[in-house]
Amino acid sequence: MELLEKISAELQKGNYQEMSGLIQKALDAKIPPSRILSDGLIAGMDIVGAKFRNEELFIPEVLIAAKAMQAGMDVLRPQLIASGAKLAGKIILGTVKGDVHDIGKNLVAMFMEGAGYQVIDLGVDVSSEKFIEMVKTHRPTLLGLSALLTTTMPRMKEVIESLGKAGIRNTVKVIIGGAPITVKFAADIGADGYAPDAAAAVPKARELLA
Ligand code: B1M
Repeated sequence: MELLEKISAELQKGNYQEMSGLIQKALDAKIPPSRILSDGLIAGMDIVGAKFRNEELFIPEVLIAAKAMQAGMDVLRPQLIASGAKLAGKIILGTVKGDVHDIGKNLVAMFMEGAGYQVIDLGVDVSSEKFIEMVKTHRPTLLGLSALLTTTMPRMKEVIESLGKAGIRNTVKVIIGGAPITVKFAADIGADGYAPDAAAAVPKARELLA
């Protein structure tokens, strides 16, 4: 549909000024909110993600596309809730204890929200206890851990072990990432998945929840 393609195209360009008007136009045209989300906003954000991974787009362009996504979601969210549309899943995200780097984690949050996930961002310097408490409270489908320091990588293992001790390890899939993290490290500590960059977190999440 032409209007949905336009929403996707304008999102990719980061045209946040026009996004709320376009979404309203689609709603006025009686396009179901879930279709506006999947075939307009998410379709556009998927392309942004793919281009970011291929280094055709860079962080500033991703941030501005995310701003357009937010502008669209501000109009669409109440309609989605009212229509009872199902979210793709719920992810709790945080940078582990002792680590205050959050630029990469924030990008993960944007891509996940762009892919239709509810994101609960716990911020930085998050203790294992806090992660466990929040997993128990919010019952997410995914837990995303970020670490940028070699000295804080072991905290990821602690979080996974704490999930086991709390008896909730099998209720949630754990994805980890951050500059020093490798696929081997993820396997060694018992994470379910590793994403080398923020955009890659989306296909990994879809794979884990399939
Ligand atoms: Co710091 N820092 N820093 N720092 N810092 C690094 C990481 C470092 C490599 C710099 C260096 O020495 N060359 C080094 C770590 C060395 C190591 O451990 N091997 C370092 C250090 C040592 C430190 C301090 C200890 C410095 C000091 O005080 N002596 C200190 C530690 C503070 C702490 O955390 N306790 C410190 C502090 C800081 C600032 C506060 C000044 C600032 C952070 C600001 C902020 O985040 N709000 C900062 C910054 C900016 C950096 C560099 C320059 C940039 C990091 C960044 O944001 N990159 C960094 C050097 C570098 O990388 N060039 C450095 C851009 C971002 C998009 O990439 O976060 O890797 P990144 O995210 C990527 C992927 O990793 C992935 O997606 C993103 C791309 O799409 N990803 C995930 C990340 N999380 C993911 C989670 C996922 C999936 C993918 O699933 C859940």
